[in-house]
Amino acid sequence: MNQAVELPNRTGLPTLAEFVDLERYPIDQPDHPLRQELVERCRAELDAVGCCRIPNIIRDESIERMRAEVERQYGEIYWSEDSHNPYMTKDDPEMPEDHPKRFFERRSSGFVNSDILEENSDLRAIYASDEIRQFVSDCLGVAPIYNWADPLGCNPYSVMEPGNYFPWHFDGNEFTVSILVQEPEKGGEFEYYPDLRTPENENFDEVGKVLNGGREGVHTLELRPGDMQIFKGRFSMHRVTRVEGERSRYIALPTYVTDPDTVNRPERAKQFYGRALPVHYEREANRPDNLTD
Ligand SMILES: O=C(O)CCC(=O)C(=O)O
Ligand SMILES: [Fe+2]
Repeated sequence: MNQAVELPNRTGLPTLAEFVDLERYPIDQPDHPLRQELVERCRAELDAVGCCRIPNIIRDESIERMRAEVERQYGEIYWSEDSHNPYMTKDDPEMPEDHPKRFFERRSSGFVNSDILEENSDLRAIYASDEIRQFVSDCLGVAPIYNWADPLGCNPYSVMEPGNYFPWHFDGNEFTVSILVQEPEKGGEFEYYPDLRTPENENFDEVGKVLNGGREGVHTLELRPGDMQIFKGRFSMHRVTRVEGERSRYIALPTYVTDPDTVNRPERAKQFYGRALPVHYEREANRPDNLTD
């Protein structure tokens, strides 16, 4: 007789039900009315404010396991003290001094790079999940989307200690999910300007206004541990304000793209994640669009 055999979880990665609250958010059931309602709400939020938030979707236990992972990996964090412009390009003295490409701010923050996540990491499991990727694709209304091929930047933790600041920038990848793992006492707010540029239009004038302190068009995200946000970091300029108080800020950042082969430019890989690998040089000419980057 043929008996259904339950396959052991070969990888040892946490299962979807172990990190997502599937009772409240049945994202594994495409036809479930709760999922359909949620996707509609997320799409409307993304259209209206360029970001959507799914409160308390990640289980407390999973958040706690990620927090502990960051702390075990603390000694491996790449800390930056570099200055960069919103595009992670080198200074270009040919450009006028007030051009956004010449606007440099000092970044003081760190990353637990994606290549050193632990074998049974919840963040690794979230990123390996087809259900999460499909859900993100449905919310964005973009299909298909892929996990990013960048071995360092595809799925890192961003870590900021009290006093740290993460300057205005655009991302190398198109879409990012953010999951706050440890909340700072104060500050560390995520600010963004939705759809500030498009693949056809850099919108340098408006970028310049924001860099010079303009607040029009700038939104602030309320981040809470366990919530999940979806935003379009390649088109929405963003930053994290200075972390204040005693507690560091940890956030998980799984990323998605429409082209499965692109990776960061070597310069960006070095500035963000501390080094460039052969793949960054090999694929340097392979860009997702014609933006400055
Ligand atoms: O720490 C964050 O919330 C965002 C970090 C970020 O923008 C990035 O890693 O590109
Ligand atoms: Fe970013």
